[in-house]
Amino acid sequence: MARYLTMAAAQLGPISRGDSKASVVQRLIALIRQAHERAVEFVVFPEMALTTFFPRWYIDDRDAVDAYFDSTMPSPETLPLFEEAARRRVGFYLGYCERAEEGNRIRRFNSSVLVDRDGKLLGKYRKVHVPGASENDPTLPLQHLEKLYFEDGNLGFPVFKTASATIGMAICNDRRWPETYRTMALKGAEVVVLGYNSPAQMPDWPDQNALRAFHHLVCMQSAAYQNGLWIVASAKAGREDGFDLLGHSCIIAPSGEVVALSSTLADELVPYRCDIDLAPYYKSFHDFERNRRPDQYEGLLAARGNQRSRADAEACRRYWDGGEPA
Ligand code: CDV
Repeated sequence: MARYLTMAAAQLGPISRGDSKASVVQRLIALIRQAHERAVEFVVFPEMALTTFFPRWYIDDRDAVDAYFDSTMPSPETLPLFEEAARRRVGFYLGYCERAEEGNRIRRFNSSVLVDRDGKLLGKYRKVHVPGASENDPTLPLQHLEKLYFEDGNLGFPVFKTASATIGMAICNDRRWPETYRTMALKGAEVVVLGYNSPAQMPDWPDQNALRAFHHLVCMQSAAYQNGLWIVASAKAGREDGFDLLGHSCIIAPSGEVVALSSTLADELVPYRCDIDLAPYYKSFHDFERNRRPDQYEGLLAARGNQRSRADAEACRRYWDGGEPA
């Protein structure tokens, strides 16, 4: 019998710096209710879905930045979302800023959780490919200081077997890396869900501006086809605190075709009834087991040159310990 799962990207319009998490949660709940009315079983919210995308600024006030983070999930503010989703039997992916106590210290990650239709937490993911800089450069019109505020994720790319499909998670910049999808596909992922905050313009790379939507789609379309995956990608979209974010929330089939695409830059549900069995069908078409040649892929697993990553990690630690950034 064919396996169908109706999924939706639950795109969000802008969230202002002054918006409370509680007010954003009300918007997420409205999308969950819409999903329920449209027989959607699983929705994907964006990266950092509870706050403005604050890494675009250097913010000296650590307490203000720390308020964007949550130590528990559900947190007191998101509990109503978990409860409403369980009541409506809608599972979800939620991106958020995670504060974790590990090894006797506080660590901060750009994370997401996967929640089943009963409101039970199935798993967590921490963004592996953290982009941007760890140094404040006030001369830039738009900064991207993710490396200052977040550590690199340390959970790998886990996949989770649910009643309907095997699901893996990624976050924003991860979608541009082929390793993201291949790692999960080799673990049996049939669906990859991800949220993003992608600037619509790159002031320091202006020649990229006209290609932003194309690159966003082309990396996921090729990954879906090359790995036999459904991909659901959900944007934070629109003009947020004076900066434009790309929309183009979408659902991509294992054929590589975009089967659903957002049409606004506001809160919008983008649903599609997905035939999950297309994932094993495309995997068997490529016949990974038989045809992959890992013996010929030398260098793929070589340690990265980690000079920069160590400096970034130190800058992040100094920031949170109250010192000056590098
Ligand atoms: N939030 C992100 O990871 N944004 C990156 C930007 C920095 C390029 C992205 O890949 O869209």
